[in-house]
This record gives sequence, structure tokens and C-alpha cells, in this order.
Amino acid sequence: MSTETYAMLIDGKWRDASDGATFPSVNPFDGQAWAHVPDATPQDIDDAVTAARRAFEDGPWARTTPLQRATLLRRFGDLIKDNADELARIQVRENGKLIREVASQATALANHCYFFAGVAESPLGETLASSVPNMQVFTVREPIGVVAAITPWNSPLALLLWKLCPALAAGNTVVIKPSEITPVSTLVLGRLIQEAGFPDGVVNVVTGAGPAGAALAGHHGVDKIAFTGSTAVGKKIAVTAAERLARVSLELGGKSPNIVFPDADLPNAVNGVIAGIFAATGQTCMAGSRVLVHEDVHDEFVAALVEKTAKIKIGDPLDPETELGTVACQAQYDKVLHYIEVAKADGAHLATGGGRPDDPALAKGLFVRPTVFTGVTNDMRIAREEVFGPVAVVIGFTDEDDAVRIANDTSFGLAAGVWTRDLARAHRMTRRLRAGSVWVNNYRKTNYVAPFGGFKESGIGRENGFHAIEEYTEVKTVWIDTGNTIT
Ligand code: TXE
Repeated sequence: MSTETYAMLIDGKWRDASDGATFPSVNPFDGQAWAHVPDATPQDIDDAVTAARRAFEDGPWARTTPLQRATLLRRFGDLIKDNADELARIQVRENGKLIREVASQATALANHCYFFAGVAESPLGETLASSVPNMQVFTVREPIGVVAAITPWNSPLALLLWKLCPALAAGNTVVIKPSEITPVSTLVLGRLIQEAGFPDGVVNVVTGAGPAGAALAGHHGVDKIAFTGSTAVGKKIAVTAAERLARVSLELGGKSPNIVFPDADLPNAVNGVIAGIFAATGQTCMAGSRVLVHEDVHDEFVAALVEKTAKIKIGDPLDPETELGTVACQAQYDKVLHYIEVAKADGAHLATGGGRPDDPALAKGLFVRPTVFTGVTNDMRIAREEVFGPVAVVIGFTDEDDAVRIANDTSFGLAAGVWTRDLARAHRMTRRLRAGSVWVNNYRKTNYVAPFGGFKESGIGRENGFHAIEEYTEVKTVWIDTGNTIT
């Protein structure tokens, strides 16, 4: 089988690793290596950071106007739209996500660029009230400098643009290190960045695994690290950043509760719970992996949930009819199967799923049947640790206070869902849940205008919306004495 070899983007040039090393990208549907990408050395990382630093300090980027940055971002958005099909198909090859999910993300990616093009030209400072006569006091927001964007494999391009667009809108330069599971989509996006006309060195892409990420995060030329990934690595990055007080934003794991009250529209709630946990094969940080169901509707709800889950169509992620694709890589696959065994050993009841599908046509792929455990208590490992796979656990509750107590009894705080027809309850719950996003009668919605991020160990900072620009700027306060009153 023919494989393509890709190069890294450093200072506007396509380069191999300085020692020539590469690693493969493996399609989780058929187990084939279909591309090879460079395995960046510390020298390559240093070159990329040096290029980004030069572009930030001296290059034409340092003198671009907001309008020029906005124009580049709009052009970039147009190119993403023009190449949406290729970008979607590459991501499916890399991580086994459904084409029907990824294809619809393409328009959202372009809108992201357009929104932050607008933000580039928006008023970001404030004029302050001055208690000193003849004194003008105002703030300006300035770029932080060189941003390292370290991204994961579950939504490689979306989670990259959440960082790249605000970073560029604000005037920073960027070194991207995509996940070693999904490097090619980011390298192809790099071509579009060049085609859009961003000056050399403004956006660089280096590829490699954890050590490359660690070298980038630890590089003294990096002023800010924007990371999405595991809580364990996020904590390491926070420690690295703290050593030189680099700015950091972290979007980490979750164990999000999706709470069904007896007054909910139950068929709607069943669909929402299914989409909440099984979309992207459960490999989303915001997955509604803990399903909290009121005791009055527990049995009825579980019966409907199990029946629908068992009918989910597993198959080729490139087939638009497929409803559940593969897990992204062998390590993730092993992790999901391990947690299924942990749940059984801890006494959870396996209501459906729980392993590989029997279909021999799917034998080569990293498939896990959509799985529902019932009889789960919130102290079990399956209710406390992030599985990042198609595994839902159902936990019963007695009343609103009980639901809030269970929902908030977690080290995470990324997201939560509430299913109810009672408006007052909806408002009460949204205020009491300790999570960065709360959805009522829907789940897993994100948008470029809406800030996204976590409470507690789910992260630091917010991506998307106007809040994102705060993560990529420093505030400078300017005092101008207009009266020459120095005595
Ligand atoms: O994540 P890692 P992995 C969670 C999910 C999953 C688990 C492991 O639970 O099962 O993490 O996935 C880079 N310094 N999420 O192993 O290792 C790495 O190369 C700097 C949640 O893929 O955190 C990749 O680019 N960088 C999540 C990125 O960090 C390092 C999405 C993420 O990889 C590094 C993905 C280091 N020491 C996984 N080690 C979400 N929040 O959506 C690795 N990397």
C-alpha cells in the first residue's frame, strides 16, 4: 500500500526532521499506516520557536494592522471552506470519527475564522475614570508573544482553531504541535495557512509525540501554552509554565453529568443522552458519561436507552449511514476495554454493549460496542475516571438536592446537562452545577461565540467567544498627563 510522506512547516518552509526520523499515521478502521510524518528533534522545535519569535519581534507581523490580520483570517476561513471535504476525510482516516460529524464541522471552522477576524478589529481596551486631574488613563490589549498550541486527536482541527484564531487575531505568533495520532490534518491546514498569505514564521507546525510537546512547552522562547488533552499532561504543563511564569490555558478531561428529571420529555432526553455520550465514539471532553436518572422514571428511561443503544449502527466511519465509528488508536482502545472490565469487577451491571462487535467485517477496526452500565454508584471508578470511549454509566437519584450532590461530586467540572420541562428547576440547576457549560434540554452544543472551558480539574481559561481573546493578550495600562503638572 502506498503511503505519503509529509513535512513540517517551520519559518515558511517545509522541512523533514533534522535527523530524518519519521513516524506513521495509522488508520484505526483498517489498521494500515497511510502516511509518515517527521518526528521533530529538539533542534527542530528550537528552530520553530526561533522563527515564531523573529516573526513576532521583527517580521512584518509585528507591524500588521488589525485590518490586515482580519483579512488574512477571512481568507484562511474561505480556504478552509474550499477544502472542507479533504480536511474532513483526512481527520476520519486519522481518528475514525464519523464523516457525517466531521463534515458538518467544516463550516463551523470557517465561521471561527470569520468571527475572530471581527474580533481582531473590535475595541478591546477601556477608558478609565481618572481621579487625578488632567490624567488620561486607558488600557490596551497587546499580544503575549509566541504561543505554543499543543492539541489532541479527538477533534484535531476544531480544537486547534479554538486556539489559533484568537492567537492570530490578537497578533501573536504560533508554534503548533498536533497529536501524534492525528498530525496530517494539521500539516494540510498548514498549507492553507501559507496559501492565505500569513508571513513566514507566524504559524509553524512541528510533529512528534509527548517528548516533542514537552520540549515545546519547556522552551524559554514560548510565552504562552494553550493545551487541550489529558488532565495528567495538563498538570505537567502547568508546572512547566509556572517555572518561568509563562501564560497557560488548559482544556482537560471531564466526567460530565447528564441529568434526567421525571418531568422531562423522555424520548427527547433518551436521544440527547445517546448523542451526549456516543457521538465521536465517546471521545469528547464534554461527553455526558454519567447519566443521572430520577428514581421515578429510572426503569422506563433505562429500558428506552438500552433499546436504542443496542440498535446503533457500527461501521465504516466514511459511510454516511454509520452511527458509531472506531476508537482512535490502540492505546485508547485498550483503555476503554480496561475500564469496561473495571466496571464489571466493581459490581456495575452491564446492560448492553461491553466489548468488540461480533461482525467479522469489522474485525480489523478498533471498534467497541456502545455500552451502558446500570446500578452504578458515584464512588465506583467507572463513575469517577474519564474513559473517553462509548461507555455510559447510569446512576439513580431521589430529588434535586441529591442530583446536585452527585453531579458535583467529581474532580472535574467541564460540562453538565439537565433534562426538564420545569423552567424554574432549569434555572436552579444551571446555577447549582459546578461546570463550565450547562445545557438544558440539549447537550454538546458549542459555538465560536460561546466561551468553553472547565471548572476544577477540567482546566484553566476559556476558549471561544470574546473571552478567548483575553487568553491571548496582556493588558497594558497607559497614563497620560495632559496638563504638564509635574512639580
Ligand atoms: O492525551 P495526552 P492522550 C484524555 C482522554 C484520553 C487521555 C489520553 O481521557 O484517554 O487524555 O489521551 C501531547 N508535554 N484526553 O494520551 O497525552 C500529546 O503529544 C507536552 C482528553 O492522547 O494529554 C498530544 O499532542 N505535551 C482530551 C497532547 O499532548 C504532551 C483530548 C494530548 O495528549 C506531553 C485528548 C507532555 N509531557 C485526550 N505528553 C480533551 N480534553 O478533549 C503528551 N503531550
